[in-house]
Amino acid sequence: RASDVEKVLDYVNKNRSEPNISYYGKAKGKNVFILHLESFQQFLINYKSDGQEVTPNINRFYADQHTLSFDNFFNQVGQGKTSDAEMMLENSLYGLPSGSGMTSYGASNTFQALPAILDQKGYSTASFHGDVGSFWNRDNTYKSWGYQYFFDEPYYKTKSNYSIGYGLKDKIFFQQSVKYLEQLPQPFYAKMITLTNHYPYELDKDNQSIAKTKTGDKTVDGYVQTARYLDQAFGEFMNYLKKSGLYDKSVIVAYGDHYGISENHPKALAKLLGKKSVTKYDLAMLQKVPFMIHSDNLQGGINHTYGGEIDVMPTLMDLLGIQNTDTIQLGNDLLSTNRNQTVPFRNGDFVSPDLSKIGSKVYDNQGNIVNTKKLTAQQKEILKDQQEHTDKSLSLSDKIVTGDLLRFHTLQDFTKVDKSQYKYKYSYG
Ligand code: GP9
Ligand code: MN
Repeated sequence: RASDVEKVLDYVNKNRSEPNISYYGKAKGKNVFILHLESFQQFLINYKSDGQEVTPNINRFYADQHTLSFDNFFNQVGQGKTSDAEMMLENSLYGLPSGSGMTSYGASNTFQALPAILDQKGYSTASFHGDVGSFWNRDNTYKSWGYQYFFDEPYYKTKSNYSIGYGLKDKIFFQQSVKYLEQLPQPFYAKMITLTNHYPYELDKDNQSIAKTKTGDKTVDGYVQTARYLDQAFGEFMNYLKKSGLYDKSVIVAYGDHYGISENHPKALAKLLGKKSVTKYDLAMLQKVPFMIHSDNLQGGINHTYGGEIDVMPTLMDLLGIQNTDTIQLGNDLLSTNRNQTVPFRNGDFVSPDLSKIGSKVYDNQGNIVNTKKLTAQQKEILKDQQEHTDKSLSLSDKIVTGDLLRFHTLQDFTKVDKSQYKYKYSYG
């Protein structure tokens, strides 16, 4: 019902943070790249295995003087994994408590997604991915999100050794994406979803350039090998961007979508991190993924704010100087100075710079279990607010998605996406 939208807006408006004036509009008019680094966790940054840096190119990008990097940025996906990450990044809406929002509602719902918003600001928009377009219902969802082009698997020339696991190997994917990228009128918004660093982390001999780890857990030990391969593919693509001049004309966002090594492998994780064991708190902290924004006119550095995937869209809109005062988004700009730093997880847990709630326990920021009875009245109040914020954000998001509430919401300077206007070359029925 339309009146439900009022309730949502009430909450969203209270939660909206003021953009930071030293960043607002800094990337206005630039091309935008979203580089989706499959299963890439924050602990890989500057991680060494077998005496070597595993991901030297991504490390360099992370530390670049023009890259804004976040070291307390969490993935917030549920069962929808990659699709939940996509949903959050481009809509600032959560995935569902179970299943995938893209699969269940991607075709039918009204969205106010970032590609559509940019399209209406004169951008061309495209998503690139080396798997068949029907995976996670992308072929339908992308139309609802306003993607003009979707370059999926049939666009790429394949030989039997070009693919592994879910699809095209990352190096070949980036190489062959260039010819499509070069036809996109600028400014463009291009999302490139990598694939090779995906469970079960298989890679052909020729592409292996670092030894597997030796935790004894077979499902874990290939992770550094495919992460290294992804890193090389990333490095090659950066070289192309620099050579072509796109590097300076673009804002380049790179992020890890979710964990590679799940919490079902605590022993192996402990070994990888050189610890005796990992606690529930450690496992929550291992949900950190890198989030990096590069633009040649940005003063970079490591930002310690607590945030997550839900916050990406508001951050980007502010950087691009797109008015963002009437949208329905559940995150807030990571660059705002006065933002709520409680990060909800899809299961109702949350982390924050002070207290975190994981499972049935509350932890301080050193990972110690807190006896909540001994908290001060003020701390109890904060904790209660954090839980309320978490529950409310998730339940409102679910109402928006399952009730298709955005069909009742109009935005200034934005025309609803007409899905029938979008046709992709390969269709999956
Ligand atoms: C498939 C790929 C993998 O196309 O994006 O999705 P995931 O299994 O990581 O959710
Ligand atoms: Mn994924």
